[in-house]
Amino acid sequence: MVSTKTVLGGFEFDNCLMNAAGVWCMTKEELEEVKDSVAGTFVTKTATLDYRAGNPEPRYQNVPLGSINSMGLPNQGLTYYLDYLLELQEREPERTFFLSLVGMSPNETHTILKQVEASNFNGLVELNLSCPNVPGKPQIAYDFEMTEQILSEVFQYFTKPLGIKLPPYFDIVHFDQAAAIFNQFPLRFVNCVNSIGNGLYIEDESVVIKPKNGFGGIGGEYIKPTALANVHAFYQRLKPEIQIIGTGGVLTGRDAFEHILCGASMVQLGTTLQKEGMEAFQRITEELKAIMAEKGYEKLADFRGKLQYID
Ligand code: RRO
Repeated sequence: MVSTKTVLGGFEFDNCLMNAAGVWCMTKEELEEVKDSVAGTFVTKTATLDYRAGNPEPRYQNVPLGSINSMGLPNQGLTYYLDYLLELQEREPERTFFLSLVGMSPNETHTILKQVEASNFNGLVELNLSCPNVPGKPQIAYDFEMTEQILSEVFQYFTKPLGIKLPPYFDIVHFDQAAAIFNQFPLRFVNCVNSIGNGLYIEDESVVIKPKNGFGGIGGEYIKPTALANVHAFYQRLKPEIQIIGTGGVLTGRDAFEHILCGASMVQLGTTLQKEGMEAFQRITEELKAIMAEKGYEKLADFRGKLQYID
């Protein structure tokens, strides 16, 4: 029997596929749909302390090889997601879900995390260090000093299972420097990767999204090689207690297989889920299982991280 179940941060999941933060996770209704699909779990839209309307529309566009977005962190505010998760964990105590969050400043991040720490929330927290779309706010994880400082401060009071959502890195030295920082902390996971920040897509003579004169995060088919490189680079460098979530360019079971081969313990669907809808979870799960069956693999551990090199 072929199984795609997985373990992440000490929690078991029936399937290694789930949504990526930002897609199908803005409201309780959307989150319930992901929960009730074949996805192993869900992650919420990244929550800030207060409700945010986000950037002006149009702010997301599907394009032939992926997507471009500059949503600007629209979300219902922490309390909405936290209250829902607290209610859900009473209703479905045997399952584990992810809460994505970040503050609009380091102080706000601490305020949010202290609220989560003080609550009864018993799931996983994903701290988003890689939002590319808030005008005037650089991606935190591209500033290594700031990243190290925030994580140092967080782990002085935060004791619940925590991981971080990372932007793609493009230089081996940056993989080394980032991993050296992450290895100092009791992180449960890193999630590679968020969208490739600040791309520009043009149709005829115009940009296709309104915010930032068309600059936006790129997802989908465009980003798979970058995503795989980041998954594998961190799989090679991080201590084994820090697991990897692979996100970026998963259109097929083969793409999910490649993420796992690079070291991912969980695989997220972003642009594909946005384009195809919930059926994507079933289709990609079946495609992944068919590849595993053909290769004689029964579980993810049979091939996770076992990417072959050329001597
Ligand atoms: O809301 C967004 O604009 C957004 C976020 Br927070 C993120 O982390 N990644 C992205 O592509 N868009």
